[in-house]
Amino acid sequence: MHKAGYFVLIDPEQCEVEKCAKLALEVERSGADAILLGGSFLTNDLDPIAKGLKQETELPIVLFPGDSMHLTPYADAILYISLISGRNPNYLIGEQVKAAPWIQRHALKPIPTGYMLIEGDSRTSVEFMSGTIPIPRNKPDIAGPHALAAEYLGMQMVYLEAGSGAAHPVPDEMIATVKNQISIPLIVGGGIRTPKIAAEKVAAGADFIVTGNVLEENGSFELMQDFANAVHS
Ligand code: 1GP
Repeated sequence: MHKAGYFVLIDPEQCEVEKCAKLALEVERSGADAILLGGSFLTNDLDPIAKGLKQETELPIVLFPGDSMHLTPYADAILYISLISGRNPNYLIGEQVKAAPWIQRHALKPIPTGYMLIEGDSRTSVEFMSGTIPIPRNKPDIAGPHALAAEYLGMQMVYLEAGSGAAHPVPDEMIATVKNQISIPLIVGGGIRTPKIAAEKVAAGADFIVTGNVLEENGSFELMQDFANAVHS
């Protein structure tokens, strides 16, 4: 039985249609459980990329949007994110309102997710784009009640995010504290660069691990497979 799930993040800015489609095949063969598609700042058209992914893989394609413009009908579901660690009303509820009618029209499955940005060593794209202050990495006592509030508000998942390419991933202590306070699944991502670190995050309490950058930087099929095995075993 899998101990946790493994999601591979594909950033549409980082790959063209054919390259993304080829990557999707490898993601599926590696044993990963789903593909997250998205990023903080997109200029590419999502439709052809998502369509290409769908043609190559049976894996669920889950949108991971930076804002209400990052939508495509060629996906199975969308992380319907509210940036609950921040106090910017636009990312708490504004973008969600703008996207809601489109999501309904295209029958995309929304997965209500409490998204929490956790401080790393450097400023990340999501911090800059959202204009929000991350939760200090040494303050699990602040992170816990945020996650619990997400659960009480009816959200189905909590995502602890150090930011794409973060120098340091979310600390184990913070993952453990949050996991102890909630009963909904916990996703952890940002700055996870080795299968060993991924396994440590699972041991701390992560139900799903996300990697993106590391596969773009020195991606190989073997590395992806090692991540899937480390997260699953
Ligand atoms: C970013 O959590 C994801 O939103 C993945 O981060 O690119 O650092 O793996 P990385």
